[in-house]
This record gives sequence, C-alpha cells and structure tokens, in this order.
Amino acid sequence: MKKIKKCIGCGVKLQSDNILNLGYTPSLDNDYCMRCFKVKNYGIAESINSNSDDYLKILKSISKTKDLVLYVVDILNISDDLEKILEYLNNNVILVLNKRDSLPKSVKDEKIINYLKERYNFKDYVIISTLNNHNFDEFYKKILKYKISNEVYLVGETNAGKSSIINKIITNYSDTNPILTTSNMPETTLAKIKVEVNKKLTLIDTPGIIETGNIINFLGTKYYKILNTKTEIKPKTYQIGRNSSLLIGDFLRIDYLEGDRNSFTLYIPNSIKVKRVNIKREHLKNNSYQEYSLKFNEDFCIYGLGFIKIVAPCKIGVYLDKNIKTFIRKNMI
Ligand SMILES: Nc1nc2c(ncn2[C@@H]2O[C@H](COP(=O)(O)OP(=O)(O)OP(=O)(O)O)[C@@H](O)[C@H]2O)c(=O)[nH]1
Ligand SMILES: [Mg+2]
Repeated sequence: MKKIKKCIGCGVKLQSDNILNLGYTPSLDNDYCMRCFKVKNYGIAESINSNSDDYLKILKSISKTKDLVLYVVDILNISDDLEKILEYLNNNVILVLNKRDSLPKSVKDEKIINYLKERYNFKDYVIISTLNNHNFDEFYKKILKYKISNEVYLVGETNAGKSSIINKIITNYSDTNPILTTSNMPETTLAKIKVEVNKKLTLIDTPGIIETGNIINFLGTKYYKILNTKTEIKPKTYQIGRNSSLLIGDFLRIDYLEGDRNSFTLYIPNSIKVKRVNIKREHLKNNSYQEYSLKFNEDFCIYGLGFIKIVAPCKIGVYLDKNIKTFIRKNMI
C-alpha cells in the first residue's frame, strides 16, 4: 500500500498522478504540493472550490475533543454573527482578533475588547498582529492558561491569518522554522495540519470557511492584495449633507437621503479611492439598490471591505451588489 504523504504547507494529500488535481507534485519526495510551491515562490494565486459542509465537519470533529479553540477573526471584518461558531463547538473558545496593525494606532485595544465583551460570550479575548508581533506574549500566555490538552485548534474565516499566527508562534516560541503556506488568496490551507510548537503545545491549523457575502468574492483577484491590506488605515472623514454621495472604488455608491449634516469616517484600505460628489441625480432603483436607516453612533459595515463610522441619525441609499453582506452595529471605535 502506498504511504499517504501530506503537503506540509496546506495539508492536502500529495499525489503525482494528475497535474489537474489538488495535491499534485512532480515527485513525492517533495514536501510541498505544486500549488503551495507556486504561492511560496511566485505568489501566484490559484483558487479552488470547497464547501461549507467540510468546515462544519471539521468543527464537529473539534467539538468532540473539548480542546481549546482559537477563533481567529480579522479585526477589520468582525461579523455580526460572531457567536454562531459557539453553536457548533462545546470547547472553550478564545476570540483572537488579528491584524491589529490595519487599524490606526490611536484606537485603544481595550475599547474594542470591552465592546466585544459586552456583546459576546467567549472564554477570553485577545488582540494581536502577526505582521508586527503585537501582543503575542499575552496571547501565548492565554493559550497556556486555557488549554486542556497539548492540542489547540485554530479556526476561522479564510484569510483571517490562522496559518500566519502558527508560523509566528513557531518563530517566537520554538527552535524550528515556520512551514505553513500563507497567502492573500482565499482558501490557502486545505486540510487540518498539526504543528508541534514544543513538548507542551501542538497547534492544529484548519482550512478557513469562505463567507459567501465577503466582498472579496465579488471583486476579482486584483483586489486580493488590496483587501488584505498590510498598511495602517488612514481613516477618511467626510462631512455629508443632503444631496451628497460617496463613490467608493468602482463598486459602491452611498447617497445621503435624509438627516442633518453628518460625519462619515471610512475605515477601508487606503488604496481604495473615495470621492464625495454633490450632484442632483435620479435614484436609479435598480436591483443593487437598498435603503438603510441609521440611529445615533452606528457603523455601516461592508463585509470584507471595512466599515463607515456615522455619528448622527440618517437614511442612506446604497448601490452595491446585493449578495455582499452589509450590516449596522453600534460604533466600535
Ligand atoms: N495586515 C496584516 N495581514 C496579516 C496578518 N496576519 C496575516 N496577514 C495576511 O493575511 C493573509 C492571509 O493569511 P493566512 O495566514 O494565509 O490566512 P489563513 O487564515 O490561514 O487563511 P486560509 O488558509 O485560507 O484559511 C496573508 O496575506 C497574510 O500575510 C496581520 O497581522 N496583519
Ligand atoms: Mg491557512
């Protein structure tokens, strides 16, 4: 019987039979599949199709273990249904907000943590940045504090940074070298991968779920890099009144329909162009048009892009593909 060998970068079973199938490598002596090899060496994104059933299967199998789970979330894209994951897991779950570097330094970590604690029911909360090693010592201590066995799982949406976090922990707290493949394309990790950090801790990487409403699924590959921003967002503030509109990139328009003069602060990647226009125009109530009413101090969130901090009550008209998830929450920062 052939021994099964797995790619050490993404966890897929290696095979040398069919170049068109996942896990292909010209020689089974290689440690990485060709897809990982291309990501690592050329940064080439090759997307694949998987489904959320696989993700649920993984969550179910994790739930049976009772081991500690690190639920990794991109701080710029905190979903409104964060707690849903707890329906599938009986384990202790720490909410890990990654990519702290993408929000301005002036924002206080504590404020965000308190905001989340008031709303959700996770075992604990931690804010980190893998990019600049922010808060890893505290994070590592929490892992050691809450772990039940030596095995600790990382779960979360694709691109939240699970594999990058494991690589960083390996770099910080072990004598070995990081091996996992990471990239800005959705679905980099393809199967569970156990990574032994030291005798006391083994981290288990999992493939991320793709949230179908994430804007990254609608904007094409050239946005992979833009949406996975590596630079601190400079918030853009606009004074808005009746008849003003914001044009955001070439995919979103927001019309100000009702309300007093207002302030809109955009927390979205810097390279996405924003223009305020003051034009009298017809409202084209086409298929992608929707109206929203906001109360005092609410954020309008566009999932995968970021959020707009709005201070006064108003009504807005939004032109955006209807399949992209949007929601309103109390101002987070
Ligand atoms: N700005 C910023 N980017 C990060 C950080 N951590 C990871 N990234 C980037 O986020 C992207 C996704 O990282 P991965 O580690 O591959 O994410 P993942 O959660 O393992 O994704 P899947 O394997 O697809 O589930 C890559 O472009 C990383 O470089 C961080 O702290 N800050
Ligand atoms: Mg990964």
